[in-house]
Amino acid sequence: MTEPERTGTAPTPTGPVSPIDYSERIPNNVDLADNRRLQRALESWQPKFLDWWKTLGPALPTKDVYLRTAIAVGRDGWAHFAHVPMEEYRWGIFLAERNPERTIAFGKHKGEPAWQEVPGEYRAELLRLITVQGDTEPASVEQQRILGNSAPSLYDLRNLFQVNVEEGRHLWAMVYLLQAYFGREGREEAEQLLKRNSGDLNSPRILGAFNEETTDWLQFFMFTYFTDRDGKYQLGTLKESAFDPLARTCEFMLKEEAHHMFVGTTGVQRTVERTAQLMAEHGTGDILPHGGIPLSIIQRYLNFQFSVSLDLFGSERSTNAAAYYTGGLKGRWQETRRKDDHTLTEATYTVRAIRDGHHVQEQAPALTALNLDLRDEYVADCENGVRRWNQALEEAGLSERLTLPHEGFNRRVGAYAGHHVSPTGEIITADEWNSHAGQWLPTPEDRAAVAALMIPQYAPGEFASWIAPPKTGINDQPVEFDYVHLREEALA
Ligand code: BYC
Ligand code: FE
Ligand code: FE
Repeated sequence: MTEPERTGTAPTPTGPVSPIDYSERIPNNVDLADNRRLQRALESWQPKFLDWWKTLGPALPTKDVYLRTAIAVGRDGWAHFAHVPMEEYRWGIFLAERNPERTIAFGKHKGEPAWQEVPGEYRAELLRLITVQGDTEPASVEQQRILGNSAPSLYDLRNLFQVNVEEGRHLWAMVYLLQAYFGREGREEAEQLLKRNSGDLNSPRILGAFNEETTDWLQFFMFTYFTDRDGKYQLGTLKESAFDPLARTCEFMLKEEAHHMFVGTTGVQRTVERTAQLMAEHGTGDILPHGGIPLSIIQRYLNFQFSVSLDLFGSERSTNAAAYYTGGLKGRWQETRRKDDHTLTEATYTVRAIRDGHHVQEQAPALTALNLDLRDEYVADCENGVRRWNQALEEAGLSERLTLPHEGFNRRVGAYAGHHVSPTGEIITADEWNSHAGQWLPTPEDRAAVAALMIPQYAPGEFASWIAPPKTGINDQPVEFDYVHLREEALA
């Protein structure tokens, strides 16, 4: 088994808050050295993680990558940037600062001190939530495994790998909680997180969207825009958890997540900019021959990724969600800023559904509608990006626009599952659905056309034909910086 090397690039902890101990085999700010049992459990999981990374992590052979590594958990200067060999990345365990005064903000334990241990009565539910969260992190790495082979630039390649190593770290974050707080069951779940694999027919990942293939870079950008954004919102609810170690873990993960949002927003933005430019230049939407991705294909990719991401929120009405909230395990988005009683025992929420072939609105107890409450926050956020992308079309003098499809479109989970709903919200028959699906969702021809454009560009400062360069580089480096050094095999 490979003992991870201590490289010269490991940053020295500095700054006033929570220095992270980088002399440890597993960097951490949880005093791991004082807990031998836990340390041994994590150290025996570490080689399994590294094996998994080697087999199912990024496929493109690289020497090193310009990566950010966490060195502190405070507000400023938390990250250090350097070229590091990816397999020597210092995945570690970092929790946000503990506030010893913290009290529970919602549910039936509202006002009580936050929990430092797992209460017996909520053990099963917390184990479940942490396992589901943990399952998504390595799943996304698996889904993105081969994208390096077709990167549109070294800048984008570096961003892909940054997202990958941080999703790997998010897995570590959940594995720490499992091993530190859930005993033997937790250790067992930690093993399973490496054994289920994205798209594996016998042992798939838990949630649907994490078993879909990420076929190309347009889909990667849609994934980081829509699916990582589900991550942002789910982490936002777990950050409110009464179980303090979970809350503090998620708070720090959210810091990293901001870059994943950035990769998605600007990735789609730059694709649309290039598309708009080619459309204006050639006076046609059919820009495939000119090396761009037609807007109609971008819209279909968007439709797909948005709809599968809505499924990740679970059912609009969920007694699980009510129990999580009442127990204090999972709050609402920005729980503490909400102006209500934070117990919701009397409140109602308007829930949309289909009854007798019609869209209807019904009042439901707010407690059971919390998945929808979160999803509604998420959709409002998703609209911001679409507005930005449309600005690029407007600025190019084009009248075409991108839109989010109706929430009922292409759904497998919740009130719309089992119905056929068009992107504009009409309830249609199965025949109508089948005859239009190719206009609404990516077709094999779309994917082939996009794949044909995915010619890798590995020279610093060069970009594939289908995407505009970014305005600025990473960490004040120039756009044409040598963000990634490839191995000879990668260039062959
Ligand atoms: N696929 O009461 P319901 C991220 C199950 S992404 C398959 O409606 P609930 C990331 C459900 O488990 C964020 N099964 O759902 C992004 C339940 O099963 P049981 C990940 C599904 O429990 C990019 C049953 O159906 N984090 O971090 O209220 C890159 C009834 O469900 C699905 C979390 O999700 C589905 N889509 O809510 C990297 C947070 N939906 O219990 C990372 C933790 C539902 O009857 N998870 N089911 O056997 C949760 O909070 C909840 O489990 C869910 C579902 C929101 C997922
Ligand atoms: Fe993550
Ligand atoms: Fe993420």
